[in-house]
Amino acid sequence: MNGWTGNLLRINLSTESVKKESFTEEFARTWIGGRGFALKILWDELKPGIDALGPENKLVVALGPIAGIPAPNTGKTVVAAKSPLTGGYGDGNLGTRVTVELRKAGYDGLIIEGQARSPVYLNIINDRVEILPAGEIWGKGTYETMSWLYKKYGKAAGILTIGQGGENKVLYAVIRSMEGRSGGRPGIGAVMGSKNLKAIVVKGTNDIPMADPLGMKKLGAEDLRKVGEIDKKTGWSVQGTTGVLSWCNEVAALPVRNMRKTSHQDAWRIDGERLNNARVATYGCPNCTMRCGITIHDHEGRESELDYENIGMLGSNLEIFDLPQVASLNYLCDDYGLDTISAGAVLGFYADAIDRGSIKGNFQFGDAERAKELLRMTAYREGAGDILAEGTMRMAQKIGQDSMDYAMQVKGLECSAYNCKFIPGMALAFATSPIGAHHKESWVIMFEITQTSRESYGPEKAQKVIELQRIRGGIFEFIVACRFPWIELGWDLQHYADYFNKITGMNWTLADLFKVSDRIYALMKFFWLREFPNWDRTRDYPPKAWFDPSNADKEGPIAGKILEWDKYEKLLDSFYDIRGWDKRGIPTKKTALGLGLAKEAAEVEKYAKLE
Ligand code: PTT
Ligand code: SF4
Repeated sequence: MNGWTGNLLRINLSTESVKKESFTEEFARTWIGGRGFALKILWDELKPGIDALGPENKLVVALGPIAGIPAPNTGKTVVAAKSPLTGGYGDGNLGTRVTVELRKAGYDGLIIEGQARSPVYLNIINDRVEILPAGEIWGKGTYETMSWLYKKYGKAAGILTIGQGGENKVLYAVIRSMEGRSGGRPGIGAVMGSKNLKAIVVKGTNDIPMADPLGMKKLGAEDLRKVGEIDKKTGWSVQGTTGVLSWCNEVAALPVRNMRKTSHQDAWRIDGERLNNARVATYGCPNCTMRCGITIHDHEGRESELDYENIGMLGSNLEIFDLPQVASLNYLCDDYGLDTISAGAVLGFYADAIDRGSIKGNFQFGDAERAKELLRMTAYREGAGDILAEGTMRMAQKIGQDSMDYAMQVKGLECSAYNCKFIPGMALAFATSPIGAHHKESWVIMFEITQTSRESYGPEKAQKVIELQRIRGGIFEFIVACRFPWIELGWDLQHYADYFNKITGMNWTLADLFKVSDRIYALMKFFWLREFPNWDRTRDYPPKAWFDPSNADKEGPIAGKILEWDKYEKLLDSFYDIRGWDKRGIPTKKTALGLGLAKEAAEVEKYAKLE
């Protein structure tokens, strides 16, 4: 089967059994890979209602046909499971050498099931799979764990690991790789920890199967060079993602003080220019010529890699405008293996709840030293850290009063670093993201602010959100490649269809690939519906704080403006109409059948009637 190795590796940690399984060409063509594979496997194999942190949940590591091949930015891997944070489908996408090594070892993915009796790690070399004791690294941070594994297996090995956060099942623990890479915001690291699995090491020595290997090699090398040249010309990776911070501050979209404010006079102290001036080194994922991982020395002198989201959520959102201190908070999240976005949102929510008098506690905005202590307590679930480890939704459920209104989350996942008080399209993007409030699915904010009116709730915004979801949450997540060449450098999307065809020997258009995106989005919704049979459209609502007139900015570009409920409802209706979903936000039977989901629709009808 050109383009796919045709194999998945199933490892059961309870029974210590290992099985190489082949998949059919039909499975490959229907779900392609990455998010598509992971979703379909979890849909088929998980019973609804299982405990996400129990042995019945499965951790899927999934690659796509483009993953690991010599072409621009193909060093990415999808990690997925039922999310312990949201209770729905959850995944993330991280740069790692595992991408290349696992494909070379002969697999397009791993399915890890059960629960080891004591801590273990996996060592995979082609067909040889070892389940080894992890006593020496259990309890250690990700940096120490990675260097221990590097010493044993060499720096070229592909490694995924968790920190203490994953071990202690912090609900927003991530999986880490290559020092600066992290993925699986909805607690996929906690699922790995719940299986007593500390790390996965992979090495492979085979060729990745391609229909036209020589042609692809030539084209890939040429395109990697071209992407590198465009990056140099545009200067994008000088600041990488952090270039967006000063823009967000200017247009009143920055998270400040648990997103109560949208800009701050001191934001310049933590912006991309300051970061670049303090740069110590640059890191990147495999197969990348526009590397965006910028490290600086943190307050304690350690090297810490910062992206915009990290600075926005651990910096401005907590009113900490000291870059080395923000880098320290980021370092701790990386070492403990906690998601920086959720960690920043949780700390912001905690400070806000104390500030409003809803709870008693010891933390104020701006207090970097206490924030460090709270991160440690969270990773070990000590004292207040035990509730902070549960994420904002559960914290708000516990605090009660009106605290859910200012818990900045959707479906249980904390919002990334875009304050959408008056950005209806981006608020819709957060609200309809199929894993909870993540910007990865549809980053419509730039289009919305620079190319349309911020005031508009017209269907063109719903259309744009869907167009971006099809590309970002769709194509890039199932062929599996980094989207930055496309979004940041304008590298034409058609290139990816060309790579796909060259590798698989097929002749697909972008429209064919978009159909797969829609199929995946429909099944992700079915996954949620099966878990929450009383599903209604309120689950696709953004946080209430963005609709509260008393929360409107008092000054600046959006003074007095706030989102409006009746207009948002219409925007959501437009979104559902374009997608062919009903007013509850559920794909109709006609839509499901049109996407080839007859069997899945019949299964979901056991739980809720489709229109
Ligand atoms: C991603 C989310 C992001 S998105 C960021 S910064 W970003 C945060 N990074 C974290 C971190 O770092 N450490 C940590 N402990 N937690 C973190 N949580 C946050 O996780 C990342 C880049 C970035 S930087 C982005 S936007 C793009 N994301 C892509 C994506 O999602 N899909 C895709 N096909 N290509 C992408 N390219 C870009 O990759 P999640 P990475 Mg990450 C230190 O995984 O769960 O999706 O959350 O992957 O290898 O670190 O690269 O301004
Ligand atoms: Fe990784 Fe950044 Fe390169 Fe994307 S652009 S592959 S995130 S280093």
